[in-house]
Amino acid sequence: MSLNKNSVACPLDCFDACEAVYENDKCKGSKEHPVTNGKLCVNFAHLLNENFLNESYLNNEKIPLSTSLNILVEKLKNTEPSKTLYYKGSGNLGVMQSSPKTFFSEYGATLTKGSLCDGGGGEGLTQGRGSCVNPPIENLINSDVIIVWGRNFSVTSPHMYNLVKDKTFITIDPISTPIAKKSELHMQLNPKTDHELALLLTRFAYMEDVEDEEFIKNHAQGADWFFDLAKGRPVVSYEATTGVSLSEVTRFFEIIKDKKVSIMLGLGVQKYYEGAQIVRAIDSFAGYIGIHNKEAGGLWYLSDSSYGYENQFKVSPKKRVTLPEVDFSSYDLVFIQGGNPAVSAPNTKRVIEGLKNSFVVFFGTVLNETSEYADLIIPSSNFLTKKDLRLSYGHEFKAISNAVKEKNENTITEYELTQYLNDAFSFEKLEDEDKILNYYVEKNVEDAYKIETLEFIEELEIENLYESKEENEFYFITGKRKDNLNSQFNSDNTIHLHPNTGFKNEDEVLVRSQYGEAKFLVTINKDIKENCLFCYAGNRNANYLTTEKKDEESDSAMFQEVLVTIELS
Ligand SMILES: Nc1nc2c(c(=O)[nH]1)N[C@H]1C(S)=C(S)[C@@H](COP(=O)(O)OP(=O)(O)OC[C@H]3O[C@@H](n4cnc5c(=O)[nH]c(N)nc54)[C@H](O)[C@@H]3O)O[C@H]1N2
Ligand SMILES: Nc1nc2c(c(=O)[nH]1)N[C@H]1C(S)=C(S)[C@@H](COP(=O)(O)OP(=O)(O)OC[C@H]3O[C@@H](n4cnc5c(=O)[nH]c(N)nc54)[C@H](O)[C@@H]3O)O[C@H]1N2
Ligand code: SF4
Ligand SMILES: [Mo]
Repeated sequence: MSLNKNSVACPLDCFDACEAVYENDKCKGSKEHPVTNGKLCVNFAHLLNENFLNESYLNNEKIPLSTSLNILVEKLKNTEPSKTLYYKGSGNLGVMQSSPKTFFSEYGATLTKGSLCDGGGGEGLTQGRGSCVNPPIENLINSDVIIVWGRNFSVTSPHMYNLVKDKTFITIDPISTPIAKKSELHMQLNPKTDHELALLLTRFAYMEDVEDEEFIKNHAQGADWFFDLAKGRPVVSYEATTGVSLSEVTRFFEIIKDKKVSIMLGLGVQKYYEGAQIVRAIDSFAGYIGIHNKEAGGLWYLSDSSYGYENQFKVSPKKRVTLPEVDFSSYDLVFIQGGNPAVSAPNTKRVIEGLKNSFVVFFGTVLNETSEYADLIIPSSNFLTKKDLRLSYGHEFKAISNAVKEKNENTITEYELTQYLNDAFSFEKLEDEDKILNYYVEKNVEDAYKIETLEFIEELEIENLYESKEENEFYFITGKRKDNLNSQFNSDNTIHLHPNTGFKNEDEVLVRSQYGEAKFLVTINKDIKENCLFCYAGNRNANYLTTEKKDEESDSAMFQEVLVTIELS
């Protein structure tokens, strides 16, 4: 964290949470921020080149900012508060993004609960250990072997990867990702079989005598039950279901034996109905081999970035609805901030029909597929022109953002909008902006990564996709890509298929699931497992195929709980 007056935090939803220094109209990577280490990435460059919104619009007609704010107030006053929805995306992860939520809560709007992102996995870790906190980055640097499990590590956290790029890697992923190609071992498993792989690995850990008796004795509950689960099936039976051979498992233990081990766990393992259980099974395996509570190694996921901080924007909404299941059409007024549900949320057809059937206010920095359905557009000031601070879900460092450029007077920051609305409704004012930010700057959060008690998962109740999958069906896999950030900067409608599927480059295809259908263009790619259809997150049509139904335990989306068929169109 730099106290330099010219520092700027990258606002993008990314593990690295980098810090830049603004000088002579240019941004350079901060050298003081240990993860940024002087470099920025291609997405930051895209962000600087954005065509930022500088005008308000009512029904596609330009209007002054003051008029758009008046219309918003009028609309709010004439709408039954519970028929107003406040919907926040993750287009900017600065802490100040949460300020408008306080107004909408006080006003009585319906807010959301759950996530489109890491919710299932976070719930699984929390059930097992009471919280979801990463070890310090030093532990990662001090480890020998890094198991990259369902995470596109070198692409989605390029700076964290840079700190450890010379380590030995093992990758567990159905796709041959860049990190899989660099790995000593790549276990190209079938999707949604990670819980079975965790059990198989536990069984082998016992045979190889690498369980951590000390950790199990002092910090574990239910380890015996978990081990019984692992023993419950003949080892060979796992080969067919997971697609991982026993010789690969033997190799896995040769690599990790007597080594300090880290697990970089990603979203991929938990985009399913029982995502929480799957992650808990992986964390139980990690506990069994004793990678927790050491000075080196540990398990990293998307941690609760505000763990240990007191929320400066406390809310107590009258009503919350499940985020992926939001039915926009059942509200009279929808306020969307920092998001693009028309691409990013599940069941696109339903989302778009809903947006068409309500009065939509879009509060964002750039136009996107969602703003096309907005009745009123209010431009948010861009990140260079507003004060903020970023915490990270990948590591423990903060980044401070100063307003390094004069803001466009036709735009408004999240903090200013909140104050304006509070004023219009005679609600209490927010604390002073600097005071709020200073709290985050000054607060030191103690290391909280040591696990008091790990409750091992004792029972797994998972409906396996491989059991319902027909011969002609594919698993539907989405992952992040290097040159975009979710739906920002670049989008396509391409699907990636293995050459053995019989399709050809540029084929136009119709892909169907039980939830919907859409057309795509084929790219042949041998990195994709034969039984999978892969596309990048941000693909314009991907979510026509996904379900809005929530996962089992965390009110979150389950983008991969689906099988699809493909035909030439
Ligand atoms: N460049 C870039 N960086 C980003 C983002 C971006 O859009 N672009 N997005 C940011 C955001 S919002 C997030 S949440 C993070 C997410 O970062 P990651 O956790 O890396 O998320 P994904 O790329 O969605 O998925 C990770 C991997 O899971 C694999 N996978 C899919 N299904 C399975 C499965 O069943 N089992 C296993 N073992 N693996 C599976 C996929 O093939 C993929 O390689 O990245 C952040 N960083
Ligand atoms: N099929 C499938 N779908 C997925 C995923 C997947 O892997 N597969 N990934 C999911 C994940 S992990 C995530 S996190 C979500 C992300 O989904 P969303 O949260 O909807 O994020 P984006 O699509 O990136 O939309 C970002 C928008 O935020 C606005 N914005 C940017 N900066 C600011 C700002 O400072 N202020 C305001 N007010 N607005 C701003 C911009 O207008 C931009 O268009 O998508 C999810 N969707
Ligand atoms: S790596 Fe992530 S946090 Fe760092 S500059 Fe790029 S997008 Fe921003
Ligand atoms: Mo995300």
